[in-house]
Amino acid sequence: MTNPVNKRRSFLANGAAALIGAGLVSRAGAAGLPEAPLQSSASTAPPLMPPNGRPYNPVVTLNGWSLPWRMKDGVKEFHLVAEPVVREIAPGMYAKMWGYNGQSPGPTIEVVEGDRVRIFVTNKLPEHTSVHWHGQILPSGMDGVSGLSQPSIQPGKTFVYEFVARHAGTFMYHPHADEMVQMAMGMMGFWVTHPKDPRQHAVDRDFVFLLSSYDIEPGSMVPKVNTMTDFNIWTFNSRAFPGIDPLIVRQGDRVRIRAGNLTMTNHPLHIHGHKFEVTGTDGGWVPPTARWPEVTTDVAVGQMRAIEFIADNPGDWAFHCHKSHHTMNAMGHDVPNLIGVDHSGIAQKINKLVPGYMVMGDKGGSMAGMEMEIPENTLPMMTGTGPYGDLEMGGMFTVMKVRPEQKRGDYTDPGWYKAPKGTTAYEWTGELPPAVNAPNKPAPDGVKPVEVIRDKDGGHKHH
Ligand SMILES: [Cu+2]
Repeated sequence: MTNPVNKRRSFLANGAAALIGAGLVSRAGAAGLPEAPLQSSASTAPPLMPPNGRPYNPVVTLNGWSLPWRMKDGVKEFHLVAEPVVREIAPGMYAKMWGYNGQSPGPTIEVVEGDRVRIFVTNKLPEHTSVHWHGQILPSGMDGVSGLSQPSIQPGKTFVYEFVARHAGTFMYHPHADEMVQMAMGMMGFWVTHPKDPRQHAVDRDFVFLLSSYDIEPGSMVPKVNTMTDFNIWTFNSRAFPGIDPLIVRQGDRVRIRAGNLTMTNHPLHIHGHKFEVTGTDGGWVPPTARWPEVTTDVAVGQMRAIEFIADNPGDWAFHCHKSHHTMNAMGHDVPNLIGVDHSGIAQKINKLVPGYMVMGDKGGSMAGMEMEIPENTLPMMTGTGPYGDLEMGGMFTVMKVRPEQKRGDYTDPGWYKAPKGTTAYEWTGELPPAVNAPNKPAPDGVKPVEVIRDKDGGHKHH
């Protein structure tokens, strides 16, 4: 499949954002509207070093980018364009969504505490919209709730928002107009207000992403907008594993990961090999005396969380939502669970009647090794390959790669971790215990050791 992504003004493609900055944008000069940079790539852009204004330590947006601005009379001017986009959810799967400046989610907006910010929002959607600056303390009329604080932005129109970013912290933006539809279609973005003093809350790596979910029927490209709970694509920044880039970290770095949740359910984010503290919430920074160590933190709907830790443990470490259904892609629907049932030959026979029929394996659900035909533009349910085989993961999952030899500020993928000899789990090759209660062999009381559990329509429901 060729990449159908819009190539119009694709000068920010392939992570060149850092080289562009506000210099090129200001070409529009006094011509009125600031130029609206467009991103055609779903790869992670390098941090956007501020070309003007007060200094700050930029963030890295997973599979995303930060929006260049122009400085006009001391005001930072940004231009967001709400428009239909094509987002690569993972290699091999594209979705027709709505977003900003060529991507869903939209670009991350980075400003400094105390900055006066002017944001032009042009609506190229087929319906009205607005932008709400989630978490900002601002004048009521700039809050972006259509009907309440402003008239909605009609198709073809441009509105201007202007306010002072009063508090450093982690924020989001999203429509407050037909929002069930517009957020289900991918309209959202991240916002970081950096501290006035760049030494304050300084870290070596600062990653950001939004949690979002979509209901895209296998074989189709458009999210269903009425879905309330039954989503099948779980994403970090509208990317599903193995499409989510790894977090590349230098051993000893202080790492911050900021996440905002714009799905319909909560996500317990979990990291391996490290413990962290929640240092930031929706309301700002958590005082150091109020922090406690964790390895999992729940991010509820509408919340933002910043976690921090020292990456002192070299290796490849899973970082994922701990709801197991959220680390899977589509195709989980209506698959009967036949663990413990000998169905050898059955699928082949049913296949003659119902082409494409499949069941979970009788020794577990390992679909990674299962051969099945899936519709075009559909991700396998569990996928991704590591140095030791299938990862059997999808959805909200990625890997943090901690390396002692990684250079400061270098985000290039070092490849898989080469564990020192004697530090990897290995197969026991000595004497084996006698087999007991082998699968499908009745237990002493006559009850089979594993029972088949199905929901009422005979499928294993994947919510
Ligand atoms: Cu989750």
